[in-house]
Order: sequence, then structure tokens, then C-alpha cells
Amino acid sequence: MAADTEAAAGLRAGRRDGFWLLVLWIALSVIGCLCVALLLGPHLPPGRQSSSAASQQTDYTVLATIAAPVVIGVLLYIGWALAFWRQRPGDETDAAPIHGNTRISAIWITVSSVIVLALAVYGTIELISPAGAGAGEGPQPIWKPAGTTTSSLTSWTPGTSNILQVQVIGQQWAWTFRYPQFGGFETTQLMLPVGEPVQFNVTSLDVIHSFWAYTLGVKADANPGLNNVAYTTPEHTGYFQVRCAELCGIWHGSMYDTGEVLSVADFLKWTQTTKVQLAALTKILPPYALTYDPTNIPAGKINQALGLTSAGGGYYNPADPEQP
Ligand SMILES: [Cu+2]
Repeated sequence: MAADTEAAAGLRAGRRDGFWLLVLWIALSVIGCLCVALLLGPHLPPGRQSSSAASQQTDYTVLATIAAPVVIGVLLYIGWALAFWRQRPGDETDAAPIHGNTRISAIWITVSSVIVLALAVYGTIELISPAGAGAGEGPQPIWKPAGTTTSSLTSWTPGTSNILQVQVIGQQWAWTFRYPQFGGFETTQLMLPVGEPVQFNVTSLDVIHSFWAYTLGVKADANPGLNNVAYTTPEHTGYFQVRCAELCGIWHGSMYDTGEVLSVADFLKWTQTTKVQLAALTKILPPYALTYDPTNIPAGKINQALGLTSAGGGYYNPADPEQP
């Protein structure tokens, strides 16, 4: 009889604790979600310099906001247990044994399933709608930025549907960038116009690198013999960092660049100046292609450009068995 009364009192105390835990959890979760979404969210990486970066920041904000009530629930429960449910000095009794609770199990499984499945749907939409979310889509991208085409690979006019092409070439240990629509020059500078969709065609001359334009939210593996396409639209002018995100040899860590998003007018000015500056070099480059064979260097053309005769030594061609 005494045990029954004790159990009933324990149950009442448990329900009271449960009620206050729930009230506290809801109140703290509302505050926590607002703080994460409004205060932390705008500072989450990778920022909002481009369309893909902005969509990634939004996704991280959504995930962090959803996670806040879970974190708060766990910490609150631990805190409550430490404060009110710890063993009192001299108390040697055991707690009441628990034999399962169908309602809690059902709620737990339902809520977890709903969250996971809803996030799967959200994640899929967030991958498709921003055209791959800045990630490499392989040589035949299935999601392209809305309203863009590749009607010309040899010219580009701002504000038209013809998308700007920038080829990204990785090699041990540098990045170069080729602009086929401006005569096909190749440069170590990555310049982009603001507000215009860009198609990156990422490839490599040797090992696997990874083109990671961090604050643009663009990341695509650079594989030799393969064209890996990624899209973004820069939305703010300013500098951004490019790094290699795939361990590619001893100087992997020095494989970085600073790119810049320019106004459309400045970008066009830059392409014209660079085109003229690099004209002599552009002439000896292999014709623009989506992949390159680095062993196939046209030695004759290079010798010619350097003013050397083919008989007099000249440029080293690794593909030529006659050369040492
Ligand atoms: Cu690399």
C-alpha cells in the first residue's frame, strides 16, 4: 500500500516535471530559433557573394534553425536531470523500472521520420533549383540556370541568354582560366562580371584537383581528360578566394588565387586589355577544347613564337622522342 502511494506520487512528480520541461523547451526553442535564424544566419559561411553562395547560406540557416530545438532539448534535459533528479545524500533506493512507452515511441518515430523525409525533399529542391547549387555536375549537366543557353562559344554579350564560359584548368600547382568567348586567352586571373550567370568548365592537366571558389559557393573536382561543369551568378562585386580542395601533391597548399567580381563594364574592359596583352601567347595555345592532353605541345609553334628555328634546340617537347 505504501509502495503504491509512493509510485503514484512519483508519477505525479514526473508529470509535473514533464509539463515544465515542455513549457521551458518550447519557450527556449522559440528564442533559440529566432537567434539562430536572425543573428547567426547572416554570418554563416559562405556569405552571399553569388547566387550559389546565397542559397548555401540559406540552407545552413534552415538546418541550424531546425537543429536549435534539438540541442536546446538535450541540454535542458541534462540540466534538469542534474538539478532535480540527482541522487540525494543517503537515498539508496532504485528508480521505478520502465517497461517501454508506446506513445513516446510512436511520437519519436513519427517526428524523426517527418523531419528526415522533409529534409530530403528540401535538399533535393535546393540542389535542383539553383542548378546544382554551385557543385560540379559532370560533363553533361542536367540542371542549367533558368533562361540561359550556350548559343555561342566564341562571343559573349552581357544581358543575353548566351551564358559566359570560363574554363578552369588545374595543374600542379596553379590555376589558369581560359575565356573562349574573348579569343580564347588563358590567364592566371579569374575575373567575373556581376549579375551575369557563369558556366565554369573545370578540367585538369595532370592529377585530380578541386576548384573551390569559397565565397562564390562553387566547388568542382578538376579531373584530367574530363570537363566538370558548375554554375553560379556573382551578385556582389569584390574579391574572392580560390583554393585547391583536393590534396594534389607537395605544393597543394600554395594552389590558391584571388579572383574578383567586377562591374560588367570593368569586366569587358579587362577582357579587351587582356586579349591584346596575351595575343602572342594565345596564338601558340592549343585551340580551345573542353579537355587537354598536356603532352601534346605544339613545339613548332612555340619555337616560332620564341623566334627559334626548329633546327636550333628550341622548346622542350616531352612528347617528342627525339628530345632528351
Ligand atoms: Cu591542386
